[in-house]
Amino acid sequence: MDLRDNEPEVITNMMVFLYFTGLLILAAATAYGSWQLRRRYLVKRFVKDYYGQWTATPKKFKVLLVFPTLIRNDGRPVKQLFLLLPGITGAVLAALTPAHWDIEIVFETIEKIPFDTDADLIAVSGMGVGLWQGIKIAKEFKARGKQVVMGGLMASLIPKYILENGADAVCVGDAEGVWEKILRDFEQGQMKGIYNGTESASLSWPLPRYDLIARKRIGFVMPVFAGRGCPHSCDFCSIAAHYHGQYCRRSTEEVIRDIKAVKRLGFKRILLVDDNIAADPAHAIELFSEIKKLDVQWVSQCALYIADKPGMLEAAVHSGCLTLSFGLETVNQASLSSINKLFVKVEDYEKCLETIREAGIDTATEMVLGIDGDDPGVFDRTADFIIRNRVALPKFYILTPIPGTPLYERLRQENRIIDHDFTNYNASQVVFQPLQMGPDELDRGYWRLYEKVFTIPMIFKRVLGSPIKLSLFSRLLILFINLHYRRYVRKRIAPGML
Ligand code: B12
Ligand code: SF4
Repeated sequence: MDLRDNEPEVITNMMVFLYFTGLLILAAATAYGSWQLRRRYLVKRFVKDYYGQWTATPKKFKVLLVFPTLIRNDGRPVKQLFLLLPGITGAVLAALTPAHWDIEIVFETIEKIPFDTDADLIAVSGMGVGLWQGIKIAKEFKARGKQVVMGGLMASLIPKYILENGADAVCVGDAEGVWEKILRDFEQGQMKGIYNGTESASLSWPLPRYDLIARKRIGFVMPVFAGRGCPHSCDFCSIAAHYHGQYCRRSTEEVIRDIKAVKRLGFKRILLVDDNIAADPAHAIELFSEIKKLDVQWVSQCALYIADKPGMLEAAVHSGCLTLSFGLETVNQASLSSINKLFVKVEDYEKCLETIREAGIDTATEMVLGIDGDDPGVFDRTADFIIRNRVALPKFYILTPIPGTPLYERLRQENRIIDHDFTNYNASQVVFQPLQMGPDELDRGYWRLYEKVFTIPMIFKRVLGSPIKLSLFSRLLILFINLHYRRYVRKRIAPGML
């Protein structure tokens, strides 16, 4: 038979396919467009109800808050069309800003940085390695004659380095109580040096300026801050180094106030920002029972021992918890002990994950490769563990000695730091000499592990094979995030930005 006999049929099929794809794209664009229009209306109402006084106050100064993006291993910045999960830091700083200051927030991941801004002051944050990009941005603004203040957890660990590298001032620790002083000093031409922020066990702040982020190209999840810090002291962890084994949290009333506000903006899915939402069990149960009344769905992160506390687990499920992320670190007990993570045992991991899933909560994990107990077999063992346990969202990091942590000091004393350029400290490059393999072996094993776990069949096995009952929307969202991570892995970008 001549193949050309089939041509009309092939052309018809293609046209039908294109027609339906076009319809789908149109439907998605219309849905997103109307969601954005509604959001605009809700933002207007939100500002009127909560920030009427701020709007009415004449502005004398303007601050531009810049949130740098991640940098790929090839040096290029990560850019996205949408930010599925916007950060809350800008909204918090904005809420703490006096009413006579105008505020603009820029997320570099989805927006261009306006280097020709009319802002009087530039405030640059930066999460982990985002700080190195932040330093570059700060230098660019300095070259244009602007004054720059920097802050954030990473900047707080190395404030002198930040000052030596271009910033006029740096905020160490939390901005509450000190941000207003920084701005006052700026107004008087005296902003300079290190400002020490608060580090109290309880946190309280005004309602974050959610309106300033809700207008952007963001997804369906809004962050609400619950607590930070952690009662443990794993030696590689910057949280432990920063908060010295202390867990600080906001009151239930404040968290609930913020969730209600976020709901008024149309968001029913929430990231409860916390390093360990299970750190204070009595408080967690109280918080969950209040959240339950609000009919929202939430995700967060916590220690695995939530599995041993059935009351807390149940309260979490009933309050709408969809997914919890666990820092498992390693499947190797010798490695776990060597980083001083002593409150869990690797042999208990599977049972705990099963209990959590049986309760109805999906799991995400964070693991570290290259710890002293790790031999070259660790990559395959880790991949098997992730796939066997149907972990919905796994993330991996190469062990990185963050300055300020005990791990950094130990590796420095042992002369095992082989790369002193902090810009490479992004947890996906090897900057130290591993104990049981070469740096190249660690690098290759790390990406091989990512590739193995993020093949299409493995994604389907982990996401669709999960026994948890999730809504179609949540399941598709997890699938989408997996495909997004897979795309990143193929480009050799460690998944991190959402
Ligand atoms: C939520 C979260 C995320 C979300 C962020 C969503 C987003 N789009 O921003 C997601 C999951 C996407 C994410 C991604 C990443 N994250 Co993250 N993340 C967090 C988490 C849990 C909370 C951050 C937060 O919102 N805190 C609440 C706000 C209010 O607090 P804050 O940012 O610290 O800000 C306060 C002060 O620091 C200060 N401040 C902050 N900035 C500034 C700036 C100025 C000028 C001033 C004056 C003050 C100031 O004032 C604020 C109010 O007090 C933290 C853990 C933690 N405890 O911080 C990790 C954490 C910050 N992340 C971390 C890392 C490593 C990353 C990634 C690099 C992971 C990766 N390998 O890809 C990426 C980086 C993304 C980026 N843009 O650069 C590390 C950073 C380690 C370090 N050495 O500092 C942390 C500490 C987690 C950890 N356990 O190690 N993260
Ligand atoms: S349990 Fe997690 S957050 Fe707490 S110190 Fe250890 S690694 Fe850091």
